[in-house]
Amino acid sequence: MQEKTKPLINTTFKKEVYEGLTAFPKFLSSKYFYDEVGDKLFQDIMAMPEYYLTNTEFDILSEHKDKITSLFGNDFSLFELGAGDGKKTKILLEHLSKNNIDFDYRPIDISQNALEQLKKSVNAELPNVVINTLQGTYFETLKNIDENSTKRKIILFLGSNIGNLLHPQAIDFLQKIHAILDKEDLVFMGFDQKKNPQTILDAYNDKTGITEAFNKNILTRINAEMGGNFNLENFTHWEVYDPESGTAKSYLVSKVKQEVVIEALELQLHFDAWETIHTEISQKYDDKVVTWLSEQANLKIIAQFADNENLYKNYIFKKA
Ligand code: AVJ
Repeated sequence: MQEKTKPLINTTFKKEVYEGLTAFPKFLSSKYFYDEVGDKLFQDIMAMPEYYLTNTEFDILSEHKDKITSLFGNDFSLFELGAGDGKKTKILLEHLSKNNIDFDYRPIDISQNALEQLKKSVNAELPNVVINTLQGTYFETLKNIDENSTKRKIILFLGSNIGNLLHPQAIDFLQKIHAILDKEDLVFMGFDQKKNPQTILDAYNDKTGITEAFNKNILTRINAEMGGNFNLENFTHWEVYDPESGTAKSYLVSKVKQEVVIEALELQLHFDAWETIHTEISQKYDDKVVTWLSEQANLKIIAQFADNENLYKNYIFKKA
């Protein structure tokens, strides 16, 4: 009898796709939305009128840049987790540069493509800013930050990116940040706030279908990178928001009973009609929850900044 050879599952992406799509209920991680196409779709999302997060944080940074950068002080490395296109960060970079503050900028992102574009645009727009990019996931790169920093650290985590983590994971993440902080280091983070549930649903369920295309990009990637044969037309994007927990969840829902093959994983998948793949959470917060999360990680809030309607807040943390 011939033994069946196992498929070569040689990347974390493949491993996680295998795990998620053979689980019940099925799930995939939103960190795999981002390739060149996904980055572009996310930029389109940030430009949508419904997606209030980006513009609101942009306005908070613009309005409070004096106070924020004065709290940063002088002579530090400015790390940024999930830097993306750096549009908001450039407000701070420009202000620091204008005030002759001595710092270097070290953006980190899972997308090499995003980092290359960011480096180009910073060099062009802010030639005085020293920039060194680092590719990887948050957890991988935290270790790298620890080993490669000699100066005081300021860690930026904008865009409410923490919202992709459930509370226990967010605490774990904050604890890992705590572990690499020294006494005078700061963490500057954005947290999208609880608000009218309709505003939140609209932000994640635009009529133009950009968010749907973004969500489905994970299936496109599986098709291209693992020989999958997902038919995108057979899935619909669905968003729910629970105003009690503050959790927004995205799903891809199978509209029909169907079989899907992923060659590289030697996987034959069955979907019942209306079966779901959970793809993303976008957690919303209030002061109580942010205080609780930071306390769990031995951090304390030393300042906070918000827009007039409290749609969104940025907090500065220090070791407690
Ligand atoms: C980049 C994780 C902050 O959850 O709001 C936007 C991603 N997903 N629209 C978010 C996203 C759907 C975004 N984050």
